[in-house]
Amino acid sequence: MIPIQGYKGVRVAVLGLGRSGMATCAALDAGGAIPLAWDESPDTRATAEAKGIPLHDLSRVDWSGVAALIVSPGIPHLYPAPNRIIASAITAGVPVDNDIGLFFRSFATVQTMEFDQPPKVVAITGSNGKSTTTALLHHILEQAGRPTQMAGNIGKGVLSIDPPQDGEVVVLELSSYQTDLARALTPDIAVFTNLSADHLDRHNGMGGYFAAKRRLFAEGGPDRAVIGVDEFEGRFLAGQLAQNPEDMRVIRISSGQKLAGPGWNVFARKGFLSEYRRGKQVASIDLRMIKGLPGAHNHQNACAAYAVARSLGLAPRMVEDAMHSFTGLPHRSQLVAEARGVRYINDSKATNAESAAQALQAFDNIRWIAGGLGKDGGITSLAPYLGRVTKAYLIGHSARDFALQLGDTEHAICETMDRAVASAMADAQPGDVVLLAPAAASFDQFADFESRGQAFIDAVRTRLTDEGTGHEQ
Ligand code: UMA
Repeated sequence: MIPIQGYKGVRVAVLGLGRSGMATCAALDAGGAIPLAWDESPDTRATAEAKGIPLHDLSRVDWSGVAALIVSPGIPHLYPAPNRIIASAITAGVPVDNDIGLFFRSFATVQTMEFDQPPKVVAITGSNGKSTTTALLHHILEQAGRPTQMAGNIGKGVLSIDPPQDGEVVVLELSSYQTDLARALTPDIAVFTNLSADHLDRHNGMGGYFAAKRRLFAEGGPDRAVIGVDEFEGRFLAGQLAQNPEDMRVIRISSGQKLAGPGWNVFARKGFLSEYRRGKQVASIDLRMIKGLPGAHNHQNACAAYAVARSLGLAPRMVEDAMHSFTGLPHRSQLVAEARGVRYINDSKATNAESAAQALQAFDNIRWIAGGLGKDGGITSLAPYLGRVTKAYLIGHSARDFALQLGDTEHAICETMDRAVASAMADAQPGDVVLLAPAAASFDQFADFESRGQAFIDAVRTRLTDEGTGHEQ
Protein backbone atom coordinates (compact mmCIF):
# COMPACT_ATOMS: atom_id res chain seq x y z
CA MET A 1 0.00 0.00 0.00
CA ILE A 2 1.10 3.60 -0.66
CA PRO A 3 0.46 5.68 2.52
CA ILE A 4 -1.14 9.02 1.59
CA GLN A 5 1.05 12.02 2.32
CA GLY A 6 -0.12 15.52 3.19
CA TYR A 7 -3.32 14.85 5.17
CA LYS A 8 -1.97 13.81 8.56
CA GLY A 9 -4.55 14.37 11.31
CA VAL A 10 -7.19 15.82 8.96
CA ARG A 11 -10.57 14.55 7.80
CA VAL A 12 -10.81 13.34 4.21
CA ALA A 13 -14.16 12.20 2.81
CA VAL A 14 -14.23 9.08 0.58
CA LEU A 15 -17.30 8.49 -1.61
CA GLY A 16 -17.66 4.99 -3.12
CA LEU A 17 -16.37 1.90 -1.34
CA GLY A 18 -15.56 -0.42 -4.25
CA ARG A 19 -12.02 -1.42 -5.20
CA SER A 20 -10.62 2.11 -5.44
CA GLY A 21 -12.53 3.47 -2.41
CA MET A 22 -11.54 0.65 -0.05
CA ALA A 23 -7.87 0.99 -1.05
CA THR A 24 -8.13 4.77 -0.57
CA CYS A 25 -9.51 4.42 2.98
CA ALA A 26 -6.67 2.06 3.95
CA ALA A 27 -4.01 4.29 2.37
CA LEU A 28 -5.38 7.44 4.05
CA ASP A 29 -5.43 5.63 7.36
CA ALA A 30 -1.82 4.47 6.87
CA GLY A 31 -0.77 8.08 6.19
CA GLY A 32 -2.40 9.32 9.41
CA ALA A 33 -5.49 10.96 7.86
CA ILE A 34 -9.03 10.41 9.18
CA PRO A 35 -11.12 8.90 6.37
CA LEU A 36 -14.88 9.59 6.36
CA ALA A 37 -16.09 6.61 4.33
CA TRP A 38 -19.47 6.45 2.56
CA ASP A 39 -21.21 4.58 -0.23
CA GLU A 40 -24.72 5.23 -1.54
CA SER A 41 -25.50 1.52 -1.77
CA PRO A 42 -26.73 0.02 1.54
CA ASP A 43 -25.33 -3.40 0.52
CA THR A 44 -21.85 -1.98 -0.04
CA ARG A 45 -22.04 -0.06 3.24
CA ALA A 46 -22.89 -3.31 5.03
CA THR A 47 -19.91 -5.07 3.40
CA ALA A 48 -17.59 -2.19 4.36
CA GLU A 49 -18.85 -2.20 7.94
CA ALA A 50 -18.29 -5.94 8.15
CA LYS A 51 -14.65 -5.26 7.17
CA GLY A 52 -14.34 -2.82 10.08
CA ILE A 53 -14.58 0.44 8.08
CA PRO A 54 -16.38 3.12 10.17
CA LEU A 55 -19.03 4.90 8.07
CA HIS A 56 -19.88 8.59 7.97
CA ASP A 57 -23.04 9.76 6.17
CA LEU A 58 -21.68 12.23 3.60
CA SER A 59 -25.18 13.37 2.62
CA ARG A 60 -25.36 15.09 6.03
CA VAL A 61 -21.72 16.03 6.59
CA ASP A 62 -20.55 19.50 7.65
CA TRP A 63 -17.98 20.15 4.93
CA SER A 64 -16.24 22.89 6.90
CA GLY A 65 -13.91 20.43 8.64
CA VAL A 66 -13.18 18.29 5.56
CA ALA A 67 -9.89 18.75 3.64
CA ALA A 68 -10.91 16.93 0.44
CA LEU A 69 -13.48 14.60 -1.11
CA ILE A 70 -12.03 11.52 -2.84
CA VAL A 71 -14.40 10.07 -5.42
CA SER A 72 -14.54 6.62 -7.09
CA PRO A 73 -14.27 6.63 -10.90
CA GLY A 74 -17.76 5.24 -11.51
CA ILE A 75 -19.48 8.21 -9.80
CA PRO A 76 -20.29 11.20 -12.08
CA HIS A 77 -19.06 14.59 -10.88
CA LEU A 78 -20.22 16.74 -13.81
CA TYR A 79 -22.13 14.89 -16.57
CA PRO A 80 -24.71 13.57 -17.24
CA ALA A 81 -25.52 15.11 -13.81
CA PRO A 82 -23.28 15.59 -10.78
CA ASN A 83 -23.77 13.17 -7.93
CA ARG A 84 -25.50 15.17 -5.17
CA ILE A 85 -22.82 14.56 -2.51
CA ILE A 86 -20.06 15.68 -4.91
CA ALA A 87 -22.19 18.70 -5.87
CA SER A 88 -22.57 19.72 -2.22
CA ALA A 89 -18.77 19.41 -1.64
CA ILE A 90 -18.07 21.52 -4.74
CA THR A 91 -20.59 24.14 -3.63
CA ALA A 92 -18.90 24.24 -0.21
CA GLY A 93 -15.52 24.79 -1.92
CA VAL A 94 -14.04 21.43 -0.88
CA PRO A 95 -11.35 20.13 -3.31
CA VAL A 96 -12.52 17.02 -5.18
CA ASP A 97 -9.86 14.47 -6.16
CA ASN A 98 -9.50 10.73 -6.75
CA ASP A 99 -7.13 7.90 -5.84
CA ILE A 100 -4.99 8.64 -8.91
CA GLY A 101 -4.36 12.23 -7.76
CA LEU A 102 -3.49 10.99 -4.25
CA PHE A 103 -1.21 8.35 -5.74
CA PHE A 104 0.87 10.77 -7.79
CA ARG A 105 1.26 13.19 -4.89
CA SER A 106 2.26 10.46 -2.46
CA PHE A 107 4.45 8.57 -4.93
CA ALA A 108 6.47 11.72 -5.62
CA THR A 109 7.17 11.95 -1.86
CA VAL A 110 8.22 8.29 -1.68
CA GLN A 111 10.76 9.02 -4.42
CA THR A 112 12.68 11.53 -2.32
CA MET A 113 14.04 8.50 -0.43
CA GLU A 114 17.46 7.26 -1.49
CA PHE A 115 17.25 5.21 -4.67
CA ASP A 116 20.11 4.36 -7.04
CA GLN A 117 17.55 4.15 -9.83
CA PRO A 118 14.38 6.11 -8.94
CA PRO A 119 11.18 4.18 -9.64
CA LYS A 120 9.21 5.24 -12.70
CA VAL A 121 5.51 5.37 -13.46
CA VAL A 122 4.10 4.53 -16.89
CA ALA A 123 0.45 5.55 -17.41
CA ILE A 124 -1.53 4.06 -20.29
CA THR A 125 -4.81 5.46 -21.59
CA GLY A 126 -6.87 5.23 -24.81
CA SER A 127 -10.23 3.84 -25.89
CA ASN A 128 -9.16 0.30 -26.77
CA GLY A 129 -6.25 -1.96 -25.97
CA LYS A 130 -5.15 -0.23 -22.79
CA SER A 131 -5.59 -3.32 -20.60
CA THR A 132 -3.69 -5.54 -23.03
CA THR A 133 -0.94 -2.93 -23.47
CA THR A 134 -0.65 -2.59 -19.67
CA ALA A 135 -0.48 -6.36 -19.11
CA LEU A 136 1.93 -6.86 -22.03
CA LEU A 137 4.32 -4.16 -20.82
CA HIS A 138 4.19 -5.57 -17.29
CA HIS A 139 4.96 -9.04 -18.69
CA ILE A 140 7.89 -7.74 -20.79
CA LEU A 141 9.40 -5.98 -17.77
CA GLU A 142 9.01 -9.11 -15.63
CA GLN A 143 10.68 -11.24 -18.28
CA ALA A 144 13.50 -8.71 -18.48
CA GLY A 145 14.04 -9.04 -14.73
CA ARG A 146 12.95 -5.48 -13.87
CA PRO A 147 10.92 -5.06 -10.67
CA THR A 148 7.41 -4.06 -11.76
CA GLN A 149 3.80 -3.80 -10.54
CA MET A 150 0.59 -3.02 -12.42
CA ALA A 151 -2.64 -1.41 -11.23
CA GLY A 152 -5.42 1.04 -12.13
CA ASN A 153 -8.39 0.42 -14.40
CA ILE A 154 -7.07 -3.11 -14.97
CA GLY A 155 -8.76 -4.11 -11.68
CA LYS A 156 -6.48 -3.14 -8.79
CA GLY A 157 -6.68 0.22 -7.02
CA VAL A 158 -3.46 2.20 -7.58
CA LEU A 159 -3.02 2.78 -3.85
CA SER A 160 -2.96 -1.00 -3.24
CA ILE A 161 0.48 -1.46 -4.79
CA ASP A 162 3.50 -2.11 -2.57
CA PRO A 163 5.91 0.78 -1.95
CA PRO A 164 8.25 0.77 -4.97
CA GLN A 165 11.73 -0.75 -4.96
CA ASP A 166 14.90 0.54 -6.53
CA GLY A 167 14.59 0.58 -10.33
CA GLU A 168 10.91 -0.46 -10.25
CA VAL A 169 8.50 0.41 -13.04
CA VAL A 170 4.85 0.89 -11.99
CA VAL A 171 2.52 0.35 -14.94
CA LEU A 172 -0.92 1.98 -14.59
CA GLU A 173 -3.94 1.62 -16.85
CA LEU A 174 -5.95 4.82 -16.53
CA SER A 175 -9.50 5.33 -17.82
CA SER A 176 -10.95 8.69 -18.87
CA TYR A 177 -12.96 8.67 -15.62
CA GLN A 178 -9.70 8.54 -13.70
CA THR A 179 -7.69 11.10 -15.70
CA ASP A 180 -10.64 13.53 -15.79
CA LEU A 181 -10.65 14.20 -12.04
CA ALA A 182 -7.11 13.58 -10.74
CA ARG A 183 -5.52 16.74 -9.28
CA ALA A 184 -2.00 15.41 -9.89
CA LEU A 185 -1.02 13.40 -13.00
CA THR A 186 2.74 13.15 -13.35
CA PRO A 187 3.77 9.89 -15.03
CA ASP A 188 7.33 9.57 -16.36
CA ILE A 189 6.03 7.96 -19.55
CA ALA A 190 2.46 8.29 -20.84
CA VAL A 191 0.74 6.31 -23.59
CA PHE A 192 -2.32 7.22 -25.69
CA THR A 193 -3.32 4.13 -27.67
CA ASN A 194 -6.24 5.36 -29.82
CA LEU A 195 -9.59 7.14 -29.67
CA SER A 196 -13.11 5.99 -30.52
CA ALA A 197 -16.45 7.02 -29.04
CA ASP A 198 -16.99 5.67 -25.50
CA HIS A 199 -18.41 6.95 -22.20
CA LEU A 200 -19.77 10.00 -24.06
CA ASP A 201 -22.52 10.67 -21.50
CA ARG A 202 -19.91 11.04 -18.72
CA HIS A 203 -17.83 13.51 -20.78
CA ASN A 204 -20.64 15.39 -22.52
CA GLY A 205 -19.49 14.20 -25.97
CA MET A 206 -16.33 13.39 -27.85
CA GLY A 207 -14.61 16.71 -27.08
CA GLY A 208 -14.95 16.16 -23.33
CA TYR A 209 -13.81 12.55 -23.67
CA PHE A 210 -10.65 13.52 -25.57
CA ALA A 211 -10.00 16.40 -23.15
CA ALA A 212 -10.15 13.97 -20.19
CA LYS A 213 -7.54 11.70 -21.82
CA ARG A 214 -5.34 14.64 -22.85
CA ARG A 215 -4.91 15.68 -19.22
CA LEU A 216 -2.31 12.94 -18.93
CA PHE A 217 -0.11 14.93 -21.30
CA ALA A 218 -0.72 18.40 -19.86
CA GLU A 219 2.07 20.95 -20.18
CA GLY A 220 5.09 19.97 -18.12
CA GLY A 221 3.85 16.36 -18.30
CA PRO A 222 5.66 13.12 -19.08
CA ASP A 223 9.32 12.90 -20.14
CA ARG A 224 8.21 10.68 -22.99
CA ALA A 225 4.83 10.35 -24.74
CA VAL A 226 3.87 7.33 -26.85
CA ILE A 227 1.00 8.37 -29.10
CA GLY A 228 -1.17 6.31 -31.46
CA VAL A 229 -1.57 8.43 -34.59
CA ASP A 230 -4.18 6.38 -36.48
CA GLU A 231 -6.89 8.93 -35.62
CA PHE A 232 -6.66 12.66 -36.18
CA GLU A 233 -6.85 13.38 -32.43
CA GLY A 234 -3.65 11.34 -31.90
CA ARG A 235 -1.85 13.19 -34.72
CA PHE A 236 -2.96 16.48 -33.19
CA LEU A 237 -1.78 15.45 -29.72
CA ALA A 238 1.63 14.26 -30.98
CA GLY A 239 2.06 17.55 -32.86
CA GLN A 240 1.10 19.59 -29.79
CA LEU A 241 3.60 17.77 -27.56
CA ALA A 242 6.62 17.82 -29.90
CA GLN A 243 8.82 20.92 -30.17
CA ASN A 244 9.52 19.99 -33.80
CA PRO A 245 9.08 16.91 -36.04
CA GLU A 246 12.44 15.45 -34.85
CA ASP A 247 11.57 15.70 -31.14
CA MET A 248 12.47 12.30 -29.65
CA ARG A 249 10.34 12.85 -26.55
CA VAL A 250 7.34 11.81 -28.64
CA ILE A 251 7.14 8.30 -30.12
CA ARG A 252 4.44 7.96 -32.77
CA ILE A 253 2.88 4.51 -33.19
CA SER A 254 0.54 3.04 -35.80
CA SER A 255 -1.09 -0.23 -36.76
CA GLY A 256 -1.39 -0.26 -40.55
CA GLN A 257 0.49 2.88 -41.65
CA LYS A 258 4.17 3.26 -42.41
CA LEU A 259 5.29 6.29 -40.41
CA ALA A 260 7.90 8.19 -42.37
CA GLY A 261 8.47 11.24 -40.12
CA PRO A 262 12.01 12.22 -39.03
CA GLY A 263 11.44 11.50 -35.29
CA TRP A 264 10.97 8.21 -33.39
CA ASN A 265 8.35 5.94 -34.96
CA VAL A 266 7.10 2.41 -34.23
CA PHE A 267 4.54 0.84 -36.55
CA ALA A 268 3.12 -2.54 -37.53
CA ARG A 269 2.41 -3.38 -41.17
CA LYS A 270 1.71 -6.72 -42.82
CA GLY A 271 2.52 -8.48 -39.56
CA PHE A 272 5.91 -6.81 -38.96
CA LEU A 273 6.70 -4.29 -36.25
CA SER A 274 9.34 -1.74 -37.30
CA GLU A 275 11.18 0.86 -35.25
CA TYR A 276 12.60 3.91 -37.04
CA ARG A 277 14.67 6.69 -35.50
CA ARG A 278 15.60 9.80 -37.50
CA GLY A 279 14.53 8.08 -40.72
CA LYS A 280 16.61 4.91 -40.16
CA GLN A 281 15.23 1.48 -39.29
CA VAL A 282 16.77 0.21 -36.06
CA ALA A 283 14.74 -2.95 -35.35
CA SER A 284 12.00 -5.24 -36.65
CA ILE A 285 9.86 -8.01 -35.11
CA ASP A 286 7.79 -10.64 -36.94
CA LEU A 287 4.52 -10.33 -35.05
CA ARG A 288 2.91 -13.13 -37.08
CA MET A 289 4.91 -15.57 -34.96
CA ILE A 290 3.60 -14.18 -31.68
CA LYS A 291 0.57 -16.26 -30.81
CA GLY A 292 -0.63 -14.25 -27.81
CA LEU A 293 -1.05 -11.06 -29.89
CA PRO A 294 -3.22 -11.94 -32.90
CA GLY A 295 -4.84 -9.30 -35.16
CA ALA A 296 -4.25 -5.67 -36.12
CA HIS A 297 -5.66 -4.37 -32.81
CA ASN A 298 -3.11 -6.44 -30.87
CA HIS A 299 -0.34 -5.28 -33.20
CA GLN A 300 -1.10 -1.73 -32.09
CA ASN A 301 -0.84 -2.87 -28.46
CA ALA A 302 2.49 -4.51 -29.29
CA CYS A 303 3.78 -1.23 -30.80
CA ALA A 304 2.77 0.74 -27.69
CA ALA A 305 4.34 -1.71 -25.21
CA TYR A 306 7.46 -2.01 -27.39
CA ALA A 307 7.89 1.78 -27.55
CA VAL A 308 7.69 2.08 -23.75
CA ALA A 309 10.06 -0.85 -23.21
CA ARG A 310 12.59 0.76 -25.59
CA SER A 311 12.21 4.07 -23.73
CA LEU A 312 13.12 2.19 -20.55
CA GLY A 313 16.31 0.92 -22.17
CA LEU A 314 15.31 -2.66 -23.10
CA ALA A 315 16.89 -4.22 -26.21
CA PRO A 316 14.59 -5.17 -29.13
CA ARG A 317 15.45 -8.89 -28.88
CA MET A 318 14.61 -8.95 -25.19
CA VAL A 319 11.21 -7.39 -25.94
CA GLU A 320 10.58 -9.83 -28.78
CA ASP A 321 11.46 -12.86 -26.62
CA ALA A 322 9.12 -11.67 -23.87
CA MET A 323 6.27 -11.11 -26.36
CA HIS A 324 6.48 -14.79 -27.33
CA SER A 325 5.56 -15.91 -23.81
CA PHE A 326 2.64 -13.44 -23.44
CA THR A 327 -0.63 -15.38 -23.32
CA GLY A 328 -2.97 -12.36 -23.42
CA LEU A 329 -5.38 -11.17 -20.78
CA PRO A 330 -7.84 -13.67 -19.42
CA HIS A 331 -10.94 -13.79 -21.66
CA ARG A 332 -9.50 -11.44 -24.33
CA SER A 333 -7.99 -13.33 -27.29
CA GLN A 334 -6.52 -15.60 -24.62
CA LEU A 335 -4.63 -18.57 -26.04
CA VAL A 336 -5.88 -21.39 -23.82
CA ALA A 337 -4.21 -24.40 -25.44
CA GLU A 338 -2.79 -25.78 -28.66
CA ALA A 339 -3.12 -29.42 -29.69
CA ARG A 340 -2.63 -31.26 -32.98
CA GLY A 341 -2.23 -27.95 -34.81
CA VAL A 342 -5.51 -26.54 -33.42
CA ARG A 343 -5.48 -23.36 -31.33
CA TYR A 344 -8.12 -22.74 -28.65
CA ILE A 345 -8.84 -19.04 -28.05
CA ASN A 346 -11.02 -17.59 -25.28
CA ASP A 347 -12.53 -14.19 -26.14
CA SER A 348 -15.46 -14.39 -23.72
CA LYS A 349 -15.08 -10.61 -23.26
CA ALA A 350 -16.64 -10.25 -26.75
CA THR A 351 -20.08 -9.56 -25.28
CA ASN A 352 -21.37 -7.71 -28.36
CA ALA A 353 -21.10 -8.05 -32.14
CA GLU A 354 -18.59 -5.18 -32.42
CA SER A 355 -16.01 -6.82 -30.20
CA ALA A 356 -16.67 -10.26 -31.73
CA ALA A 357 -15.83 -8.64 -35.10
CA GLN A 358 -12.32 -7.80 -33.81
CA ALA A 359 -11.80 -11.43 -32.81
CA LEU A 360 -13.14 -12.84 -36.10
CA GLN A 361 -10.84 -10.54 -38.09
CA ALA A 362 -7.80 -11.84 -36.23
CA PHE A 363 -8.07 -15.49 -37.39
CA ASP A 364 -8.84 -17.79 -40.35
CA ASN A 365 -10.39 -21.29 -40.40
CA ILE A 366 -12.47 -20.48 -37.35
CA ARG A 367 -14.68 -22.93 -35.48
CA TRP A 368 -16.74 -20.27 -33.82
CA ILE A 369 -18.54 -20.77 -30.50
CA ALA A 370 -21.15 -17.99 -30.21
CA GLY A 371 -24.44 -17.18 -28.54
CA GLY A 372 -25.83 -16.29 -25.13
CA LEU A 373 -28.09 -13.33 -24.50
CA GLY A 374 -27.91 -11.56 -27.87
CA LYS A 375 -27.97 -7.76 -28.22
CA ASP A 376 -30.14 -5.62 -30.55
CA GLY A 377 -29.28 -6.46 -34.16
CA GLY A 378 -27.88 -9.88 -33.19
CA ILE A 379 -24.96 -10.85 -35.41
CA THR A 380 -26.17 -9.34 -38.71
CA SER A 381 -23.25 -6.86 -38.68
CA LEU A 382 -20.80 -9.79 -38.68
CA ALA A 383 -21.74 -10.94 -42.22
CA PRO A 384 -18.48 -9.51 -43.75
CA TYR A 385 -16.39 -11.80 -41.51
CA LEU A 386 -18.31 -15.05 -41.90
CA GLY A 387 -16.03 -16.15 -44.76
CA ARG A 388 -13.42 -16.82 -42.06
CA VAL A 389 -15.77 -19.16 -40.19
CA THR A 390 -15.67 -22.87 -41.12
CA LYS A 391 -18.54 -23.72 -38.80
CA ALA A 392 -20.45 -22.04 -35.95
CA TYR A 393 -21.36 -23.86 -32.72
CA LEU A 394 -24.26 -22.00 -31.12
CA ILE A 395 -25.11 -21.88 -27.45
CA GLY A 396 -27.58 -20.24 -25.09
CA HIS A 397 -30.74 -18.22 -25.48
CA SER A 398 -29.88 -16.71 -28.89
CA ALA A 399 -28.66 -19.90 -30.56
CA ARG A 400 -31.65 -20.18 -32.91
CA ASP A 401 -31.76 -16.45 -33.71
CA PHE A 402 -28.05 -16.46 -34.52
CA ALA A 403 -28.55 -19.56 -36.72
CA LEU A 404 -31.04 -17.61 -38.87
CA GLN A 405 -28.49 -14.80 -39.33
CA LEU A 406 -25.61 -17.02 -40.45
CA GLY A 407 -26.59 -17.31 -44.14
CA ASP A 408 -24.72 -20.21 -45.80
CA THR A 409 -22.27 -20.68 -42.94
CA GLU A 410 -22.43 -24.22 -41.61
CA HIS A 411 -23.65 -24.39 -38.02
CA ALA A 412 -24.83 -26.64 -35.19
CA ILE A 413 -27.12 -25.79 -32.28
CA CYS A 414 -25.18 -27.10 -29.27
CA GLU A 415 -27.06 -25.34 -26.43
CA THR A 416 -24.28 -25.70 -23.83
CA MET A 417 -20.60 -24.71 -23.71
CA ASP A 418 -19.56 -28.25 -23.00
CA ARG A 419 -21.33 -29.65 -26.07
CA ALA A 420 -20.04 -26.82 -28.25
CA VAL A 421 -16.43 -27.46 -27.22
CA ALA A 422 -16.86 -31.24 -27.71
CA SER A 423 -18.29 -30.79 -31.25
CA ALA A 424 -15.75 -28.15 -32.31
CA MET A 425 -12.89 -30.28 -31.02
CA ALA A 426 -14.19 -33.39 -32.81
CA ASP A 427 -14.51 -31.47 -36.13
CA ALA A 428 -11.27 -29.43 -35.94
CA GLN A 429 -8.45 -29.99 -38.46
CA PRO A 430 -4.81 -28.88 -38.10
CA GLY A 431 -4.64 -25.12 -38.79
CA ASP A 432 -8.11 -24.45 -37.35
CA VAL A 433 -8.84 -22.09 -34.49
CA VAL A 434 -11.58 -22.94 -31.98
CA LEU A 435 -12.70 -19.47 -30.95
CA LEU A 436 -15.12 -18.52 -28.17
CA ALA A 437 -16.32 -15.01 -29.16
CA PRO A 438 -20.01 -15.10 -28.14
CA ALA A 439 -21.26 -11.72 -29.52
CA ALA A 440 -23.75 -11.88 -26.64
CA ALA A 441 -24.04 -11.33 -22.89
CA SER A 442 -23.49 -14.34 -20.64
CA PHE A 443 -26.29 -13.93 -18.11
CA ASP A 444 -28.63 -16.59 -19.56
CA GLN A 445 -26.22 -19.39 -18.58
CA PHE A 446 -23.40 -17.85 -16.51
CA ALA A 447 -22.87 -15.32 -13.69
CA ASP A 448 -20.63 -13.13 -15.89
CA PHE A 449 -18.30 -13.23 -18.90
CA GLU A 450 -15.45 -14.44 -16.67
CA SER A 451 -17.30 -17.60 -15.61
CA ARG A 452 -18.32 -18.22 -19.23
CA GLY A 453 -14.65 -17.98 -20.28
CA GLN A 454 -13.66 -20.27 -17.44
CA ALA A 455 -16.27 -22.85 -18.55
CA PHE A 456 -14.66 -22.81 -22.03
CA ILE A 457 -11.15 -23.19 -20.55
CA ASP A 458 -12.27 -26.06 -18.31
CA ALA A 459 -14.05 -27.88 -21.15
CA VAL A 460 -10.99 -27.56 -23.44
CA ARG A 461 -8.42 -28.54 -20.81
CA THR A 462 -10.39 -31.48 -19.42
CA ARG A 463 -10.80 -32.97 -22.89
CA LEU A 464 -7.17 -32.42 -23.83
CA THR A 465 -6.00 -33.94 -20.55
CA ASP A 466 -8.26 -36.97 -21.09
CA GLU A 467 -6.74 -37.37 -24.55
CA GLY A 468 -3.23 -36.77 -23.20
CA THR A 469 -2.49 -34.19 -25.91
CA GLY A 470 -1.89 -30.49 -26.12
CA HIS A 471 0.20 -27.76 -24.63
CA GLU A 472 -1.63 -25.76 -22.04
CA GLN A 473 -0.81 -22.06 -22.02
N1 UMA B 1 -21.45 4.51 -5.98
C1 UMA B 1 -22.02 5.51 -5.19
N2 UMA B 1 -22.75 6.48 -5.82
C2 UMA B 1 -22.92 6.51 -7.19
C3 UMA B 1 -22.34 5.48 -7.97
C4 UMA B 1 -21.60 4.50 -7.32
O1 UMA B 1 -21.86 5.51 -3.98
O2 UMA B 1 -23.57 7.43 -7.69
C5 UMA B 1 -20.66 3.47 -5.32
C6 UMA B 1 -21.17 2.07 -5.65
O3 UMA B 1 -22.20 1.68 -4.77
C7 UMA B 1 -19.92 1.21 -5.52
C8 UMA B 1 -18.78 2.18 -5.76
O4 UMA B 1 -19.33 3.50 -5.81
O5 UMA B 1 -19.78 0.62 -4.26
C9 UMA B 1 -18.23 1.76 -7.12
O6 UMA B 1 -17.19 2.51 -7.48
P1 UMA B 1 -16.65 2.30 -8.98
O7 UMA B 1 -17.78 2.02 -9.92
O8 UMA B 1 -15.81 3.47 -9.29
O9 UMA B 1 -15.86 0.91 -8.89
P2 UMA B 1 -14.51 0.44 -8.22
O10 UMA B 1 -14.78 -0.91 -7.66
O11 UMA B 1 -13.89 1.45 -7.32
O12 UMA B 1 -13.63 0.20 -9.53
C10 UMA B 1 -12.98 1.31 -10.14
C11 UMA B 1 -13.10 1.18 -11.66
N3 UMA B 1 -14.53 1.18 -12.03
C12 UMA B 1 -15.02 2.09 -12.88
O13 UMA B 1 -14.34 2.94 -13.42
C13 UMA B 1 -16.50 2.02 -13.18
C14 UMA B 1 -12.45 -0.12 -12.12
O14 UMA B 1 -12.46 -0.16 -13.53
C15 UMA B 1 -11.00 -0.14 -11.63
O15 UMA B 1 -10.40 -1.37 -12.00
C16 UMA B 1 -10.95 0.05 -10.13
O16 UMA B 1 -11.61 1.28 -9.77
C17 UMA B 1 -9.52 0.12 -9.58
O17 UMA B 1 -8.84 1.25 -10.11
C18 UMA B 1 -13.43 -1.07 -14.12
C19 UMA B 1 -14.22 -0.40 -15.24
O18 UMA B 1 -15.29 -0.89 -15.56
C20 UMA B 1 -12.68 -2.26 -14.74
N4 UMA B 1 -13.73 0.67 -15.86
C21 UMA B 1 -14.40 1.34 -16.94
C22 UMA B 1 -14.03 0.70 -18.28
O19 UMA B 1 -12.98 0.05 -18.36
O20 UMA B 1 -14.80 0.89 -19.25
C23 UMA B 1 -13.98 2.81 -16.99
